[in-house]
Amino acid sequence: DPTVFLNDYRPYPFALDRVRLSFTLAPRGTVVRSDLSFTPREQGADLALDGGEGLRLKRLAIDGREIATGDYTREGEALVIAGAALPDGAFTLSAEVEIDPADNTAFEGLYLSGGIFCTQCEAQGFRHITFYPDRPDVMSVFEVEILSDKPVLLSNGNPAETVAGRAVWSDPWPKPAYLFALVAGDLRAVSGTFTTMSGRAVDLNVWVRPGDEDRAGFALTSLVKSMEWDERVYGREYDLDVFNIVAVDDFNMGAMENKGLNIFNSKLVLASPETATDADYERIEGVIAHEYFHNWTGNRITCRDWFQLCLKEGLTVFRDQQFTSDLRSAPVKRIEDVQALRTRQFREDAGPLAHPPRPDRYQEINNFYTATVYEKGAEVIGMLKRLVGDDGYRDALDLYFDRHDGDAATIEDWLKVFEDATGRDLSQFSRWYTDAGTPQVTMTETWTDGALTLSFTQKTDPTPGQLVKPPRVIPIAVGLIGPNGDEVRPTEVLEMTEAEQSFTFDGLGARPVVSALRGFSAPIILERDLDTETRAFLLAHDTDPFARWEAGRGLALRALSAAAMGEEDENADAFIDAIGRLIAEDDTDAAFRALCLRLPGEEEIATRLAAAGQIPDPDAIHAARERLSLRLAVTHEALLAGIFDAMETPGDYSPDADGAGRRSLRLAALGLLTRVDGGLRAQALEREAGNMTERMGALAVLVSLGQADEALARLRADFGDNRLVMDKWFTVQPMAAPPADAVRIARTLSEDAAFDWTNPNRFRALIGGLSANHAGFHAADGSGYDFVADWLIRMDGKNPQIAARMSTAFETWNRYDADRQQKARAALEQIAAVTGLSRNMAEMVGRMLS
Ligand code: HT7
Ligand code: ZN
Repeated sequence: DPTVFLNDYRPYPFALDRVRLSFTLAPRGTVVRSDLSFTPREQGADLALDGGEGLRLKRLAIDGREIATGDYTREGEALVIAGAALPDGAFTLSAEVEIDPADNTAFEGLYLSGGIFCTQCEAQGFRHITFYPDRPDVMSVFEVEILSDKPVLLSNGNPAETVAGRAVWSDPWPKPAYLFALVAGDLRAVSGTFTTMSGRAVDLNVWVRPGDEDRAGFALTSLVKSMEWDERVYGREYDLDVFNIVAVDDFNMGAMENKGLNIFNSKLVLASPETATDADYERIEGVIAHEYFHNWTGNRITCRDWFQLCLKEGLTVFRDQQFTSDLRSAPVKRIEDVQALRTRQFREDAGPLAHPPRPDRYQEINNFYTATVYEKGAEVIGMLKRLVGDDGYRDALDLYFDRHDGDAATIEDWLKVFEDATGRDLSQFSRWYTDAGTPQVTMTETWTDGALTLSFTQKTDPTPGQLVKPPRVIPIAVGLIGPNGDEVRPTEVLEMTEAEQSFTFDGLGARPVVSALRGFSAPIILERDLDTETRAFLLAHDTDPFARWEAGRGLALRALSAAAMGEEDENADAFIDAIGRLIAEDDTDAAFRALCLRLPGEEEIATRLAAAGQIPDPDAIHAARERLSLRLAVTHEALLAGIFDAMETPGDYSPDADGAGRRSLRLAALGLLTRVDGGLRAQALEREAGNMTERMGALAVLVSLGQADEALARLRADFGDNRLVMDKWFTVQPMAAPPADAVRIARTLSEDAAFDWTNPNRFRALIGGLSANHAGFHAADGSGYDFVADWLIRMDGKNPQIAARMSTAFETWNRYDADRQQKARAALEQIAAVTGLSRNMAEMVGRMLS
């Protein structure tokens, strides 16, 4: 059984004092020479190094003396030298291995992307480069020599020597191997400098392929903003002479925070108004910040073991969310983050893949880079901040950086700094890290003699391996609003700690309306028995923007859930009416109005129905959403048309929050108007748009109408040689298609010459596009399941990380009707039966079928 357990953690029995590496690069037969200087911490311990069959061992020596084959063993993924064969004190182990980057299709370790040598070592990629104690608590300083005829040769730290064909890099900050990076290629830099708060100049470079330089400026500006922000808000200064970012086309995830040498998926670096949407720009800015912020939260303070992944990821997501809130609109960012959490993390928490933010077992760690570890990990920190206050949070973070700089730390260390800095006991709070599942909280109100009592209950359903869930600490932010819309009590955070608990507000004149879970103060499902009128009142008057949006969301979700179950519901009329008033508020932020106008997605409706114990019918959900859209369009046609015209982008395009908000509102209006204008506006906008945001928005509408042939051909003619735009071309077709056509369209696209499926972005574009079409993927005949399963099997043979990640399309399979379940199960069983299935995929499918 390949399961690894948190409780089995043992410190490494050697200190690694120094690492020297030398690479002689070649697509096949790259030679890696290593000198690892160890000091034993335990007498007589065996030296165990990670490194599998892919490493061709040429030489192994201790203190310069070659060791014989009999003195070590190679079993599976490890090389072990018996303690008896080691010197008593410090020693240097030298190895020479050969590897083949050109054959590395898993993009883990050293590989080639479009002729550029690059690396991806998190979580356990370094063991594909050489033999090494590949675990995050083994930290060391590195010196790296690169021998290659590629013009640009990069590694971590500061440049020590560079001549043609040879570069030496020296990283003075101890780091684990997962933060190692090397890049060699024909690259061009877009450069700048940043002077840190203590006056040191840092050279900044964004490295891209020749010809892409004019699309790298936004990434560089975002980096400078990130560096300024981390100094201003967290007091964190950068600590090397250079900061390099490299964009590559083949990358398993978004980006990687290697010390001083971040490597990015090119889609998170390259942007121009003609090729990138507003959402792309916002993501680029956020991910550049995220990776930069890891320099302190992840690199200077890293994780003791991979169970602690949310120590760095939850905190760094929290920090990048704060950054985007500060730079753009805080309420809009909060609503976007909650929407993403509900669609991805609540879904994960409710199904067979549920796990706590700090899991206690795994088979393949790459399967745990999840919405729970990242986004719920960030929510947990948001709750901590709410409970200890802004000053308490700042004191705790200062103490964290002081106490743990240079450490490989744990969640216990993290909670302890909050306890020590604020004097609070966090033992009950720690359950947020160890328990899976989304708490369901109900709230009821009683009103007597000027006193309002709010009574809460909490419960969390069982999740795999965790049947009983004790109550958690839940911060519930509440405000009270008077009948005239004035706030009669400002926001107060109620701390729920029991399974059932009440809170009373005294001295109230008239019965107020309760605005609850303001700012989404905890990642819970709040059920309250509110009538339609009160929801409409909150949508009109709540002073908390999140709660205001949530009131509209509640109306829409109720209306849609009822309609999907074949029932009529008064919420629909109330929603249509109230939303009409809200979108007419010219002085309300356009981005906020757009968020209110957009109906909940089909996936979210399905999740809601399943949480309420019902069986979601994907076709009925789709039809219900279409009907409500049509009613909105018919009722508000004139208003929507006025908005569509007024929200035109004036003058030059700029990706700032204001312009993006206007375009978002314009496109939300277009999506509805299309139902009454036969697609005329979308046809015109697709041809005339001066930016990719509107062009893609219009194109998606045309695809949904089945009127997109010409527009798709035009996009391909304009951008056939631009991989990132062609990814959009591949996504929009299966994603926006009428559900009945989605699988057929995806199948045709999979036969297109441009479907280079070994490129992760291209594979994600098509397979992810289909999975995002809820009723299309869940087609009643099972064709969506079969199509995706076939491709997952094929991809698993090349790139297990990507295949396993995309298999989450199936994670909700057991919430649908018996027929669909039977078809999805058959598809999963077909995957499980493949001989030589990767550990990644075997774990995912095993958990989904258990
Ligand atoms: N810390 C990085 C995670 C990552 C990654 C993990 C597994 C496989 C490939 C990967 N590439 C990047 C990215 C981040 O969260 O910042
Ligand atoms: Zn991260």
